[in-house]
Amino acid sequence: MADFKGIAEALIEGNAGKVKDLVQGAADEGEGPQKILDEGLIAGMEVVGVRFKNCEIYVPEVLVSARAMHAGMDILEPLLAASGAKARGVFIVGTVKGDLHDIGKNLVAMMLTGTGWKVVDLGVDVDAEKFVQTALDVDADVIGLSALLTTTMVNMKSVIELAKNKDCKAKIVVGGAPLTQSYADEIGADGYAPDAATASEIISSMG
Ligand code: B12
Repeated sequence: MADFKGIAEALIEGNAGKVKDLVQGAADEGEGPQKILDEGLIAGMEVVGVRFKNCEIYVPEVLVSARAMHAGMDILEPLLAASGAKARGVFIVGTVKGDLHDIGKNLVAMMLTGTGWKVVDLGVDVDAEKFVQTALDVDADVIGLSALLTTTMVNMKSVIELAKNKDCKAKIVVGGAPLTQSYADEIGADGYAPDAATASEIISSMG
């Protein structure tokens, strides 16, 4: 019998090798990739998200679990594509122009991948044109903007303005240590989250 609980536990422990073996085992037994994703990987990642939010674990542990998640996803992705499973939506994420911080952005991307979104990660130092053009090209549902510097968070506003000018329908969610809900409101963002778990909740409600 497929060991979904074992997959979740191995992911929480950050044991990528074990996650890979158990996911492969479940797939070989004929379990559907969506079920393995939902009951194994996502179930585990939800626990990681809650523990991170409650400060029971910290960034290094989350990154190790993220690596384990990727090890499982490497096996499931081609199976999911072949089975025609539909992503919950398309989420574009990147760190704004002039800013090279990417740890928080990567956590948000990983959490969204873990909850079934198709994630397009544009990396760091991304200008407004690239965010908006990519959103239009891939018909994104949500754009996530990250900034860690008070000098770069102002660049979020240009993305929001350009999206409006180009009639881009994607919702825009912002985050990063210097951000606040009131700043997000001031620049006209559709959402703000202080951490990756809340980001996942807010963005999932937009899909
Ligand atoms: C690591 C780090 C670096 C690393 C970055 C490595 C990397 N690959 O990211 C390096 C060494 C490169 C670096 C460089 C610099 N840094 Co720096 N850096 C940090 C540090 C210590 C940690 C940031 C971090 O990763 N935190 C952990 C993650 C998990 O948290 P997070 O990013 O906030 O993300 C969470 C939330 O904010 C949210 N979130 C994040 N993004 C998004 C996006 C969306 C859409 C949503 C919804 C949510 C969301 O969810 C995340 C997960 O829970 C901070 C200090 C700090 N405590 O924040 C300084 C800090 C951000 N850096 C700072 C500075 C000044 C710099 C430099 C200018 C230093 C210099 N003089 O060269 C350069 C700038 C380089 C550049 N152009 O970007 C200052 C910023 C001050 C300010 N107010 O502007 C800080 C605050 C340090 C300080 N106290 O002075 N830095």
